[in-house]
This record gives sequence, structure tokens and C-alpha cells, in this order.
Amino acid sequence: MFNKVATKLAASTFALSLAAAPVVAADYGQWDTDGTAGINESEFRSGFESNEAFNNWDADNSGTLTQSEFKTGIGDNEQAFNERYGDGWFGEWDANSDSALSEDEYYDGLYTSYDADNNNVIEEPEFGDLGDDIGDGGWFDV
Ligand SMILES: [Ca+2]
Ligand SMILES: [Ca+2]
Ligand SMILES: [Ca+2]
Ligand SMILES: [Ca+2]
Repeated sequence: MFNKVATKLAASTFALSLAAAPVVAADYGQWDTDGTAGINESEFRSGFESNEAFNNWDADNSGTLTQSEFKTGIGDNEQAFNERYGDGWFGEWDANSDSALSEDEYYDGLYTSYDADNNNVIEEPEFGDLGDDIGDGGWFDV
């Protein structure tokens, strides 16, 4: 009797771990915190702010990122980054054209890039790329 219950428990634990296997889906749930469908800009910002890439790349701790700080920081991932966001991404994100990205410009640029259909919400399929970029081995994994 006890063995039977234990076996059943083990089986359901196994099933649960299989269901949890897609890491990106689990992350999406962590980012989508307010219960409304999709990730809005403030959820995106809270999710992204725990990522250290911006601070690490900002070598002189000025609070803004120049193109050369970015190039040094991103290293070998520069080409993949340009492919993801488009070759002119730096100029597009630099809303006030001072040749440096503030944190606001950086997050706005990222958010807009991942929101592929421009409806101001990042849905789960759009989150797929972000999950890759911010996860293990992605360029934000610094
Ligand atoms: Ca939400
Ligand atoms: Ca800087
Ligand atoms: Ca700027
Ligand atoms: Ca969208």
C-alpha cells in the first residue's frame, strides 16, 4: 500500500519535471508578474534590471553607454547583436542623439525590439528571443 503511493508520487514528480523542462516558458512566467496577458514595459524593466550587462558594459560608470564601451563589452557577440536589433540600432535607441545610451534609452530600445508586432506588449512567442539572449550563453549573460 505504502509502496504503491510512493510509486505514484515519484511518477507524478517525474511528470512535473518534464512539464517544467522548457526554461524560457518558466522565465516568461517570472517576468509576467501583474496577471495581465503579456509583458508590458514596466514588467520588462523590472525583469531586465536584475541583469548586469548595462552596468558591466558601462566601463567608466558614467551611467550611459557609448558605442565603444558597448563594442568592448559585447566582444564576439557583436555581430549576433547587430543581427538581432538591426545594424543602425545604436542610433535608433539614442533618442536624444548625444552618442550615448542612457538606461532609459537602452531599455526602451530593447523593449521595442522584442515587441515584434509593435502592440506594446511582449507576448510569449516574442519572449522566446529574449529568453535566449538573456539566458545561459546569451550576450546579456555577463
Ligand atoms: Ca503582464
Ligand atoms: Ca559610460
Ligand atoms: Ca542618448
Ligand atoms: Ca507584441
